[in-house]
Amino acid sequence: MAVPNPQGERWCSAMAQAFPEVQGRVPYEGPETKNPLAFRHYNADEVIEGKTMRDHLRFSVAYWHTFRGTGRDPFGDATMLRPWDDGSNSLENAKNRVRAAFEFFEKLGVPFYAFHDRDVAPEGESLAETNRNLDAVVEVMKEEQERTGVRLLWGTACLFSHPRFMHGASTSCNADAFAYAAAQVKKALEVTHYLGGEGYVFWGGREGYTTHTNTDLKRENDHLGAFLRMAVDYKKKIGFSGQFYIEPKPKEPTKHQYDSDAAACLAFLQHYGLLGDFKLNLETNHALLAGHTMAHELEVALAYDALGSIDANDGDCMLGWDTDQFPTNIYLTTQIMLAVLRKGGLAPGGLNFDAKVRRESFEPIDLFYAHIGGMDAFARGLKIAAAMRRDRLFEKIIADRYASWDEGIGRQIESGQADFESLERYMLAKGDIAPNASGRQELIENWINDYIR
Ligand code: XUL
Ligand code: CO
Repeated sequence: MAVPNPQGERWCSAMAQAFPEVQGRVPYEGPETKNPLAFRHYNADEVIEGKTMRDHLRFSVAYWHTFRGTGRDPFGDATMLRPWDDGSNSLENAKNRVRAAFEFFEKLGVPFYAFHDRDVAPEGESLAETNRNLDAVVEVMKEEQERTGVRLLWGTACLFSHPRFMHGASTSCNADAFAYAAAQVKKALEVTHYLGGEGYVFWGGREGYTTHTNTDLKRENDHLGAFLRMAVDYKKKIGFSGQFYIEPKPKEPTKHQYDSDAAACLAFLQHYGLLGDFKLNLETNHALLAGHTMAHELEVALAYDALGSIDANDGDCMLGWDTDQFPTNIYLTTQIMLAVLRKGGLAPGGLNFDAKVRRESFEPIDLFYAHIGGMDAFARGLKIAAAMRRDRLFEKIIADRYASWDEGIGRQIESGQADFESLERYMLAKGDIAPNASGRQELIENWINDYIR
């Protein structure tokens, strides 16, 4: 089918290329290149700390932003009329999109992608028809995975767009919405398993509330706990060994999301006996909306061995919503890669670009510029983080700062040999505490800047 293209060409058939401006794979040309379609830092085969960049970074493209994003916002219509997309809800269009997507993944050289069920296939008149639509498109995805070697990082279900989920999905006041969501997740798990997905994400969507005056918070949380338990049971039943993730976000679309931040998710999972079955999928813009930094969320996850995967993006400090921008801030990517290296790698998780090009960047080629920039920013962050670790920068700072816990009274407290009475005896004899040392924050920040080049 021929469809109009904003640049005045015509995208004619499945044989045509969606991205003719890019021939072959985006090359690595090094930091001095001026080629906008080349990597300056992401050199997939370069080895750092004994592992290739490809394996450290495990990049993934988010299908929903890159292949379903239209630039529509509350004030204006779509700006991104893709030449391969006729704008219809037909299965043929959905299949064409998949082919364009895999051409993009392959040319960009990413090993992974991620999707929601409704990103890839249209809703039908009934759940049965919707499932059939999904099966038909999944066959094309499977073929394209086999053709290109690109793998599925994680799958998920969209339990927030359709009006049936206006009150939430598993936390809806309408029990039928819970049942529908369960059926939908069941199918999404089967499809993710079929496609060899390495994980499955539960982001709350509309699992939250706007006003306590009409909401039974405890009952809704119990329902969410029960829903996740059923998902764990079904995962085991079908032999799906992928990792389950919870993705924290404090608000948007609801005013109060139940999975608000890393600490709240961990408390929730512990309360409902699910801690062993889930890890966290942390996203920078969500951390910012929670009033945290990504570094804080990463520290919380690392502290409880719960760092699973990362939705790589950034927010805008001037805007209070989820702008999902491509990450280009080297301080941020360095912090993230420090956490990833400390964890000993992200697998089976990855760095999924849950990021969208700006509404004004409406040309297909902007998708390449955006992902190349994000991949280079993370590759640079990886190299900088590895250099800091080589010099044991933070290790030394932190070891020195906590030295009082390695001996004497500190060691007694940590090893459980102290109580209030023994500590009182100790302090009465000593009179006052040993002098404090400077935190040296400014000096540390200067040292960090020595590495960020
Ligand atoms: C929403 C968000 C989602 C999840 C997957 O803010 O981040 O795209 O990553 O449902
Ligand atoms: Co996300």
